[in-house]
Amino acid sequence: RKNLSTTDHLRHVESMSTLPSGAGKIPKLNAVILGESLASEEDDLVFSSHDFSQKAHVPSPEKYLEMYKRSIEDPGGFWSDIASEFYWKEKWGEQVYSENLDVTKGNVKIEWFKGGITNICYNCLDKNIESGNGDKVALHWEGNEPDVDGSLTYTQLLERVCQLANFMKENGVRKGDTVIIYLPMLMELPITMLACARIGAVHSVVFAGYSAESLLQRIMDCKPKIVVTCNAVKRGKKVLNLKEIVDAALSESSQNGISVGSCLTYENESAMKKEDTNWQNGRDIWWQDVVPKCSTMCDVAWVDAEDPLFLLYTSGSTGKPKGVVHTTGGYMIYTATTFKYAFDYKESDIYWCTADCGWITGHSYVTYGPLLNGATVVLYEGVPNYPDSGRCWEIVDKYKVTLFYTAPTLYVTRYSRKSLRVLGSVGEPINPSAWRWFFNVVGDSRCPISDTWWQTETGGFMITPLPGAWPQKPGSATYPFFGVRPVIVDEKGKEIEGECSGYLCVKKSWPGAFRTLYKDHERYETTYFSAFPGYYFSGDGCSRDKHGYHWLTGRVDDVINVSGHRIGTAEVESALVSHPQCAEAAVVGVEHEVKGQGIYAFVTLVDGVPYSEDLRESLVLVVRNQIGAFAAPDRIHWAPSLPKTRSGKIMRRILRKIASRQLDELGDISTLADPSVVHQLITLADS
Ligand code: 6R9
Repeated sequence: RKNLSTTDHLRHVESMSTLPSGAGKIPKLNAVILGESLASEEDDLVFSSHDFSQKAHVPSPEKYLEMYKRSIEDPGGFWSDIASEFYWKEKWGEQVYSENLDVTKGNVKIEWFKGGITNICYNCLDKNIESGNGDKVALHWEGNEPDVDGSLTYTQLLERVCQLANFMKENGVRKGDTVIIYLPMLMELPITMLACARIGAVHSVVFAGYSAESLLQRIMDCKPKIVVTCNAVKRGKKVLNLKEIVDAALSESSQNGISVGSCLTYENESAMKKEDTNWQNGRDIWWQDVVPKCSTMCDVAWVDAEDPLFLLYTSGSTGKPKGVVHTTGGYMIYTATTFKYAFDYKESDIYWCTADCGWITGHSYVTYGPLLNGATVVLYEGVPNYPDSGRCWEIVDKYKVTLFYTAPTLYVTRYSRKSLRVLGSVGEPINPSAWRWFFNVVGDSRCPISDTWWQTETGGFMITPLPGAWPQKPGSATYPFFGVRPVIVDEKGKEIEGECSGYLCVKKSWPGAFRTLYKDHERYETTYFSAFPGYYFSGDGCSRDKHGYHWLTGRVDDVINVSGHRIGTAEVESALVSHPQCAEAAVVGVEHEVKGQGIYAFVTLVDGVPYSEDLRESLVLVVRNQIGAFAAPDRIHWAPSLPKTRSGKIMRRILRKIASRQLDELGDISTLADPSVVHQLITLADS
């Protein structure tokens, strides 16, 4: 495959040297507007300042290429050098890793550092305290209400973790047992994850926004020894009674023969009082009554690198949720290393990731990755727009956040954000104009953006910029992380070289890879390794440009085939949002008599812009101009807002149903951040 060679880079640096990286504020969107070919997008390079690059861990393309080359040619050596910086009770065996990704050659198997004995909680906490960082703040917690907050140093965090670990041990939780965590973003959430890890229990965090039905399904599947929750949480002005949801799930599960021993419940006072909480004596225990009485010291359970650390359920396109299993050693090394390099982490940084610990992002990049690096992490309990849309920037200013990692759908107001140094983006392809907005407005044209492509399954970043190492292209996730070999294959599973687009797969294993699906290794193999034997198949489409930059085009099930032309929904969306009056767009395919599939576009307009026939025409024109007449949307549907999951992903499944008017088949809309959006859209469709 073609990497951007050093000389290529230097040539670009020369030819682009007239373009200073801090050029002006909120410049007019360039290049992608009207009539420009997509080729110019590929040529749109954005450079970090010289000063930033000089101080970066990876200061140049040459350095990246040198490190990348070694990581590919000698993965064992590359990763064991890094692993040696962590604490291992016993070193791993002769073989650093072993793998088989080829289903035709036997069972798929991935192992890293097998035989190595360690503990990830020890490496997150004890190790940092021993190296003199005990008094450094580990967690800053910002409550739903602006004046409610708290913090814990590394030493204090360890004490809290040990108390809970001791409580769990006393209540019969043993190494290998499963613990379900159904908590909002309180400090108790990472505390519980770490306490499980300390005693070798396997945590399964269920996002505290899932319904009782979803929670039940997960309880039935992994049969936890205990469930840890809290009575309620406030999200904005809304109080969510979490205990009620847990009660419903627990009583249903016990009727189905799975009874959970205890339900440890944290009293989240600011949301609900003890007296108002549903209670079942014998099963339910108040956290505050028991945990603070436990000892603040707790021995570590030393585990094998390949012992499971957690399972996390993620939805597939069909069927029941899949329990993605991550093990200890490889995941530890991988999350720590990706965090360090993709955010160019330095000891003085203050890091805030807006993801909830209920998702993989909150596992790898709220809890484990940052704490393994001894970082100071900001946790936020509430929603981005409470009490107003300036809240996020207020938090950035309050804690002087330098590294800010989010799904870029937030609003900007009057706050300074001077502290910001690096921005991160995750979850969906970020289109060039959103990229520019994030870069120019949020980062004042000063902060590199790490557009991190990865998945629950991959454990950590796979394709991501390394800030300062090479110029960025708005909308491209750039190059693979160390040790990752992304390949693009065609329908037949043949690798395509050079400039191309196709299915994104990964050749060879990497330390953070998931090892199986919980109790369903067969589904693991059929879902991820059978489509293209020899490779891990991501389910995403991707193209690679002439410089070797990667452009994610969305899930391959989001590809629309119009009269034989393959069109990525992301491509059309990207064209639509380059229109100055279009804020956001979601495109789906609908049946079309003549073309096979037609393009149906939902668009959200910039605040205050009214929808009109003229605007509709100019939106269609933008797509025609940028991609081609064949990609022109057949229908534009004005959407005051789009249906999104709580993690910010647009639910295209629902949009497809609305587009094809299959309104009785909308399915479960309870996981939406705001289910009322759906009815609003249906009404507008008919008007
Ligand atoms: C980390 C996370 C994974 C899917 C993935 C892809 C999409 C995530 C992306 C991105 C384009 C990025 N995705 N990051 N697409 N650019 N930077 O989100 O995990 O919830 O498992 O979702 O999200 O489609 O396949 P997960």
